[in-house]
Amino acid sequence: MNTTRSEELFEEAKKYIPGGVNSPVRAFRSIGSTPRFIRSGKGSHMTDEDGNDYVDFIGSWGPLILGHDYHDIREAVMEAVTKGLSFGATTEIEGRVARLICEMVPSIEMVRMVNSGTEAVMSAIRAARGFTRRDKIIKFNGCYHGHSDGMLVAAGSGVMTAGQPGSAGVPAGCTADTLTADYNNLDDVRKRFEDNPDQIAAVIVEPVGANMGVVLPEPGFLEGLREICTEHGALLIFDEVITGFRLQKDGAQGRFGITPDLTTFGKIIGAGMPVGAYGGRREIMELISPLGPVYQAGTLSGNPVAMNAGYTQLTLMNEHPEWYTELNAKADRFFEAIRAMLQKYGYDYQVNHIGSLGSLFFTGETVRDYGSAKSSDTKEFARYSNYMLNHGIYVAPSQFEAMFLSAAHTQEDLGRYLSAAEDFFRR
Ligand code: HOZ
Repeated sequence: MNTTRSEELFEEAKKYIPGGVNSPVRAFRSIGSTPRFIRSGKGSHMTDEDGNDYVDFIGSWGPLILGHDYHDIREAVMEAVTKGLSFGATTEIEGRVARLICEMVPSIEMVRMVNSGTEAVMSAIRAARGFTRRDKIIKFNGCYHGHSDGMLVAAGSGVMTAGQPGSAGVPAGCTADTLTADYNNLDDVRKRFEDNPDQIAAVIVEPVGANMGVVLPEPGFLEGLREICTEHGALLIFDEVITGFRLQKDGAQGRFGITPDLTTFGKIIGAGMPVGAYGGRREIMELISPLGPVYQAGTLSGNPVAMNAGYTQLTLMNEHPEWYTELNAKADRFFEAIRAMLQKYGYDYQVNHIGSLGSLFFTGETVRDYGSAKSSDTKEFARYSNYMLNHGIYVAPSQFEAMFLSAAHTQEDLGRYLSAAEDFFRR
């Protein structure tokens, strides 16, 4: 596969952008490779600047549940663009998106739009602290909640491959109130509460871990978190940046039947445009400025172009529950086929998946938390992902990111993945 143009563009970009990228994972460093510069996307495929075609298994890290360039979304964006790109003033579409989110996700009584998942988490935590008048937060090792200072403690995603425990530039004071616990370990959580009586404002969790690779909550884990939080007067925050509107229309909370107090969402609300949101119980959300004393603001929040894109996608997903059923069934068959293929060639590698979200871990250990995820052979993963890329399959360039399927993936696309993977494992 010729990647000359991508290599040239990367060299040029590196002169002006740190590492040549605007987000570290896409530098492909952890797989020792050069990023492919993407020119366009259509359905389940992307084309790079050298003209290579890929079946896309990241879908912009989740939001493209209908694939690239979905007709109705493109039309909605084009129409919105003709009316104006940004006003810094209120528009009608914002109320419609908010109402739709509240209808689709019953735990959300009020919602505030922001511009990214990072911003959503940062703001939800402020709201939780304002509501409880407590400072401490529990997060889980290997869960990633964006790059705000307080959340860069034992974080997943790019932090896991950056070779550093957190981040330089974060004052100790900013993380002093961040307590950590192991995913799927309720005893750890109970201990934090015992050691910090009446000080914990909230527990924040990815209800399905998706930034240390995909790690499922074990039976009773999310229920336990709900009970412990209620018992101690702390809030439960579900970070559904990845799972929201993806697993089903009411996300992981619907799938597992747990009601969090606050929820954060990300890019899927903008169908891939820069959007995030946080919402939850009315009495908490009413503390947000201008109603209450918890300040949070943004000129681009509720941007009309992004809102129109998101409204169109969310409406389609709301009106077509059968699309979720079909997507999840297709994904079940796909991940099962990967499992069967690994078995055929004698590998004990782990396939974790839920619906259209999954990971292939290069380890024989059951992956249930940060420690077991890190037992993966990242060098072998790097060989696999480079092989797949070179054979037209765009998988995440890191062991610790998820694979995303969309409604646009055809049987032929999935067959192409399976045949490339089989070639790799057979060798
Ligand atoms: N941290 C993102 C995935 N969990 C990757 C962001 C990006 O590079 O676009």
